[in-house]
Amino acid sequence: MLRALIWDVDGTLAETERDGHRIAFNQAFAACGLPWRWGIARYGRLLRVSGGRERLLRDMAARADAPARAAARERLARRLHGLKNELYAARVAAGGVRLRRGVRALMGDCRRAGLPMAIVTTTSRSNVEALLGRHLGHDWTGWFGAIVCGEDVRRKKPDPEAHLRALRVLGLPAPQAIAIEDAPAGVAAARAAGCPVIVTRSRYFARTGRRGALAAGPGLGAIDGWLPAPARKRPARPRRVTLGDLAGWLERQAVARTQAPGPGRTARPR
Ligand code: XBP
Repeated sequence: MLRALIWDVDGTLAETERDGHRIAFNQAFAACGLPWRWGIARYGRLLRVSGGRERLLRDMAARADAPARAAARERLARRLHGLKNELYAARVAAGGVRLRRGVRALMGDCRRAGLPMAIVTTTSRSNVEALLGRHLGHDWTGWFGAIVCGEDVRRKKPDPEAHLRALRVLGLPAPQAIAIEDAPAGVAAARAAGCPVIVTRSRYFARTGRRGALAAGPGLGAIDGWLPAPARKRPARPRRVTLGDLAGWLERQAVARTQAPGPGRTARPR
C-alpha cells in the first residue's frame, strides 16, 4: 500500500541543471575572475559527482590552473559554491527555472488524498528554498512531512542516508514510500534504502534505465512513453501520471512478487 511520496529535486521537480546551476556556476567563475566555463556536455559529465562543491573539487583536480594545495582548492570551492547558490536563487526568483509538467498536479493529488510527501535531495537547502518558495508559495515547507537536503547528511546520493533519514522522520517503512528520481545515483540511493522507485527521465539523464524501478518514463506530465504503461480502467484522462497510476504500479509489483517462484514455491504453469 502506498503511504508516502518522496521527491528528488534537481532534474525531477525541475530541469535545474543545464539552465540553472550550470549557468550560475559559470557566472560565479566570471565574478571571481576565473576563465573557467562549463559547457553543456562537460557539465553533464560532471553531474556524475553529487554535490556542487564536490563537483568543483573534482573539476579542479583535473585543471593545471587550479590552486595546487588542497586547502586552497577547498577554500576556493566554498567561495565559488556560495556565490553560485546566490546566483542560482536570483535566477529562480526571476522565473528562470520552472517546475516540470505534471509535478504540481501530482503534488495536488497527494495533498487532496492526505498522502504525506517528503523532499530528499543532495542539493543545498537554499536552492530548495529558492525553487519551492517561488513555485509553491512561502508556506511550501508545510507541504512536506520531511525535508532532507545536502547539509543534513554525511554521505550524498547514491548513498541511501538521505532517504533513510526521511523515512525515519515520516515513520514509515521503505516499501510503502515511492521515491521519484531522474538520475541513476538517485535511483541507486532510493533502492538501497528499500524504496520502490519511479524514474522520470530528465534532459541530462534521458537514458536512466528501468532496472530496479516500478516504472520509467519521459516525465510526469504525460502518460505516453511510460513502461509499463499505467494500467487504467477508465477514464483515460488525465493524460498525466496520477497518484492512482503510482499506486497501480506498486500493486502490480506486489502481485508479481507473490507469483514469482521463491523458496518452496514453484512457478505457475502458463
Ligand atoms: C543534485 C545535486 C546538486 C545540484 C547542485 O541533487 O547533486 O549538487 O546539482 O546543487 P539531487 P548544490 O538530484 O539529489 O536533487 O550546488 O547545492 O550541490
